[in-house]
Amino acid sequence: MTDTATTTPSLNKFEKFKAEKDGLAVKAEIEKFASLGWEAMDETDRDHRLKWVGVFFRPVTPGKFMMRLRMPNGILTSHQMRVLAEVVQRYGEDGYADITTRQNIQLRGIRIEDLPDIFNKFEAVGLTSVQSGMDNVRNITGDPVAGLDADELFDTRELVQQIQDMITNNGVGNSEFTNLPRKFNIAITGGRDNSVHAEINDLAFVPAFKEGNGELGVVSGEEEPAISSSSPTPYSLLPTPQRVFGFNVLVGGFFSAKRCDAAIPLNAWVPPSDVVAVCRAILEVFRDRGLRANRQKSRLMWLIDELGLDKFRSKVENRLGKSFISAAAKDEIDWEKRDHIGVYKQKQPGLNYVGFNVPVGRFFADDMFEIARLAEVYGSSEIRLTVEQNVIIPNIADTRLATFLTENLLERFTIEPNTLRRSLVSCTGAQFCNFALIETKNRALSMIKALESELTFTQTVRIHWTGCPNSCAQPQVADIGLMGTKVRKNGKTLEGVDIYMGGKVGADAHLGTCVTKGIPCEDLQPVLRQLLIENFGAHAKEELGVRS
Ligand code: SRM
Ligand code: SF4
Repeated sequence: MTDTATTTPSLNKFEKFKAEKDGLAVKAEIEKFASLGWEAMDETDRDHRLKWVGVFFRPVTPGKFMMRLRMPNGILTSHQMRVLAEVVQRYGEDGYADITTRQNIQLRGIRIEDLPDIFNKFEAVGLTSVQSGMDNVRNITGDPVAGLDADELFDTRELVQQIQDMITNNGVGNSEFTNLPRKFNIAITGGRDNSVHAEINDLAFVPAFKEGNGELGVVSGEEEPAISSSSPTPYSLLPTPQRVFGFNVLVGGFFSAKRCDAAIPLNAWVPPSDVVAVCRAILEVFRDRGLRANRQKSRLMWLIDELGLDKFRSKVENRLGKSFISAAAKDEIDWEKRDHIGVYKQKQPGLNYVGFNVPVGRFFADDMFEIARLAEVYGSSEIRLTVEQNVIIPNIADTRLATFLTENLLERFTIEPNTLRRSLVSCTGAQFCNFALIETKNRALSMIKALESELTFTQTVRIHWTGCPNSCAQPQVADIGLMGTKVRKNGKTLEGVDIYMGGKVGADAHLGTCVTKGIPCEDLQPVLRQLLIENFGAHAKEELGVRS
């Protein structure tokens, strides 16, 4: 009897259609779909399997698809940005792009007949959208200032790329990992401020030094055979008394409508050279042992609950072919989280990175062309994205900085945004997402504009708007998280929010919790105003004699 058989007493509808035909199979059928058109296509291919190549049918805007890319570590080139701009440009008012909460880009307005051309364009510049939706590993996040930050402990860029290449077979697609029980998030951070929100990922690597104490790994002798035919090789003795750099491993963090949990320590420390293998081993255990009966109980944490952490750990060790070294006593996350907005010196003398605010992460073709141009003219053609849905252009020479800062684009995408706008994050919401209970992005912008007109601030306040309990905009990590809901008022059903507070990011990160339920959006402004005054040191402008 196989592992899978023992853990899958019944198949839900998603498991059934995956078993009938692997999602990745649609890759070979794109030309056919393009000539058939979206209305004539098989519905399961259209509504579900296309997500394996990053193409999302939008029931809210039928015929206008969304495309989700992969941007390892949130990094792309100006050429790639230009191609993405060209793709959305052809759709006029329907065509634009959103920076996502996983350092990624989604394109809007895509027509199915254009997919063959779009995929060709992507391939020509090394872009891929493969395995970016459904039961796959999502975009892998890394430090947005990796390789630039003088204080970083490890440059995450190469590792993130290696993990993506392993999972996606260098962006072509890898059927080894296209039938996971559910989505899977991986983050790796080498900085001191946890800029990737490690704690909310199914698998995260956080920097940690291990003292060389002669610890020797021993395989735990459990029933499941290791994948490798050779005997498990223990880690070699760590040299004593050297401090060795590596990562503590966290597992099981996730948000869902039913349950939200921060990741827990696996009690494992791994050197950078083992990170890819550890990702593979954990994914294999999740793939082969993960729970598939109920999609609300399929994320990694449910498997960890079912097995117990120790048993889960030893199953991973068996896949890995060696036992883990126990976690380092402490990790190196000891800074407040940075947002990277503004001008910052790089570790390379004479160079700077500049982070600018893209309100709620949305930009249009003209903006994208302009960002590509600025990256080429002033930087090294590189563009970076943050999980706060903003953009960084690195490698701007001191001598070019002043001119760069006079560029028109920075009037709209400013490096000095107002306090609330600076940290505003929003998910897609009702405009395109059929799960949404409320409209988010436009409402988020008008709400902070109204609040900024009546309040002054002494500190940043991170406000995250998410359109439903799926929590794509991570309201649980925010100072104030707003989660869409429906409320009854005067006999009518209205758009409303549940309010979350207490999310802490950076060092000692922990999740916020729901403090107030069911505020109608039309009544929200005075509620937020009061919260900002009472909890975040905001002052009413009239009290201070300030005219707006
Ligand atoms: Fe998400 C589903 C958008 C980050 C939890 N998410 C969706 C879908 C695909 C639903 C749909 O088909 O309409 C949304 C697409 C709407 C659209 O048209 O854009 C969607 N999720 C997003 C994005 C675009 C929000 C944003 O505006 O930035 C983010 C894309 C990230 C990426 O580049 O891959 C996004 N989603 C997240 C995050 C945050 C994160 O990863 O840090 C979460 C919570 C963390 C987590 O997953 O543990 C998240 N999304 C979900 C869930 C709940 C998962 C669960 O286990 O139940 C769903 C629903 C589902 O998978 O069944 C979902
Ligand atoms: Fe859609 Fe809900 Fe995610 Fe917002 S939180 S993008 S509304 S699934």
